[in-house]
Amino acid sequence: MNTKRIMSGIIGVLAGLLVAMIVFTDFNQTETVSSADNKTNAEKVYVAPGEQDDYYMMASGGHSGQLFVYGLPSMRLIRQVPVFSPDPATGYGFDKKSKEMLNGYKWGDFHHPAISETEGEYDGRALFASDVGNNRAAYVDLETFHTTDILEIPNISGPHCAAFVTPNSEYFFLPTRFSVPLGDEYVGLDDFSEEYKGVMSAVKPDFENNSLEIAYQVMLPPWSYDLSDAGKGQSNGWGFLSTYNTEEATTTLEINASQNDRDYIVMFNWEQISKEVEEGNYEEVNGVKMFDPLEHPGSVYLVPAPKSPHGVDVTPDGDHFIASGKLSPTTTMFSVEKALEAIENEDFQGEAQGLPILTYESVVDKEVEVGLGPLHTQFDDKGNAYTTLFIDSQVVKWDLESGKVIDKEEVSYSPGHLTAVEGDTAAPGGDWLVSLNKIAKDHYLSVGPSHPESMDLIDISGETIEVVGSAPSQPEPHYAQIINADKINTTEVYDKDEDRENAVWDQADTRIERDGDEVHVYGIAMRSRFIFDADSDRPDTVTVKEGDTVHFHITNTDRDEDITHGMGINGYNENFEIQPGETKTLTIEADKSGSYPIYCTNFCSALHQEMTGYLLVEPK
Ligand SMILES: [Cu+2]
Repeated sequence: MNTKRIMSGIIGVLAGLLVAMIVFTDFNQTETVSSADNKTNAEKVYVAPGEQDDYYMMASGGHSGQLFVYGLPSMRLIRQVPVFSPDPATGYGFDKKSKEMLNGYKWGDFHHPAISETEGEYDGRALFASDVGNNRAAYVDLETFHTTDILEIPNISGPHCAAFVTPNSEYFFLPTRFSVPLGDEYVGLDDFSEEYKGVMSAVKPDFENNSLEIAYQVMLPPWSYDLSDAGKGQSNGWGFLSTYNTEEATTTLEINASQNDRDYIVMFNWEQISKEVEEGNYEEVNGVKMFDPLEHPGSVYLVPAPKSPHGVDVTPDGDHFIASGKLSPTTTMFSVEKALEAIENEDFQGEAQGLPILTYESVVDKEVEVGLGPLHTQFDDKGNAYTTLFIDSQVVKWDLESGKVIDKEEVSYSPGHLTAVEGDTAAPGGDWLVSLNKIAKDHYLSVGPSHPESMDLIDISGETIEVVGSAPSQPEPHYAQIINADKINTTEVYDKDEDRENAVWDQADTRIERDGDEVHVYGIAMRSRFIFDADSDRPDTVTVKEGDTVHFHITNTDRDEDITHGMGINGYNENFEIQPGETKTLTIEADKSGSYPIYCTNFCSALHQEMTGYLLVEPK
């Protein structure tokens, strides 16, 4: 064999290998580019027009009093649901039912949304909320995304660390930020430590009637209670509250409430308290059953926690609870098993306000150095925890087992809460986390001296974590929960209920009835007309006298998806919407004479502009 032939043979083999390598490499590249792992950040969050998000994020609207509903991963704002405050766009607080529910309140401070649970997992039936501004709780029906009940709660002041729900939605609890004297009595601040109380309410949801009732209240020391959580698994039956101002300062809390090296986590046994209340172990205060743990010991204990904790979060398996001291560089993991043992053995290091304090060393599992200003912790499905660091403006990922920090990610800026997919449940997801930031600064186009708040979407599916999207939020994302979209089953149209009070389904039944100076209009809104009295020459006109009270009972007989009508009365400062198949009543005082156009305010058809009528008010 000559050298040339050998060389050409080698070259031939090498060329063949090269071709094979190119083909192989090329094939591999195609595979890699199309795999989910290598999606660009834009691709990860892109949801094409007409396609739908995988998750709903139910976000607190803070002092707007509203619930904001976002889609994830697109971070598109889908709906604002009015809960604690009037909403002129939908007429919430204008029509009879919602006006009665709001009962004159002009605003609310919507804090923590809590989706109802079955066996420790979100079930998509209802969402509960607390109002720190005016001491109320709300039931939002997740079939219609309507607020169906609002409960005014006596004896409490600022249910800030609420709502948190028990694993089978037996109750949700509303502990309070402020302490007040019991029974609305006047007591000066010199008697704060003796006479002021931090009262926690247990509220029972009624899923048949979409309503709420107060089951009982628990009298707690005059401290400030912050974020809280319910136990699950071996801690089922227990609740955990974080506290600050255990110094019982009554002025300049910024300084005076940060003196103690440790505050407490309150552990309360709600199963036992519920039983005791059933057995009559309570006193009635303002018509509510008030349970006093000092009179009936054995159900409330204190666990020393790092300075001024904000969050206390129970791990998905229910075996640990994690307290984050906002003035401490560590977050502390406690063992439920050890806590229950310490209770059993009366392993106490002292008492505060008469309540036993479990020995810290007996209950602590580990202190984790996460960074500065830890506030709130969420979980994934792989044994990791995620904690917001307010001062560092970061979210930190750490391993629950070892306490080792795995990654940190900058967010913009100063995160308070964070929320992971089904992150409060026994079975969290593991793909997305949203950091709910208190300050947006330069994050979006400027709108003047005040900016919106911001929410950063973080991909947590890999080993490291990365911000991949963002959306502004109007005040203020206190907390949010993310639920799988397939758990929400909405109603598209209301049933044609022939027995519904004041409903009119047949045009022939529309009519205007007078009873003294009360006028009842039984009308229909349909594409594209109002029919107030079908027998009249002008069926879309209502004529009344100055001084009359006019009740518009309007049924939307268009039972088609998304055909909502509105009814605005021009110059009368009134508007309300009627959703498909719904009946609503609007009552107005006809106290000024004149001609007032009525028009549909919710676009409904090509002839929507023609959907008008008149309210004629004849002078006295
Ligand atoms: Cu219309």
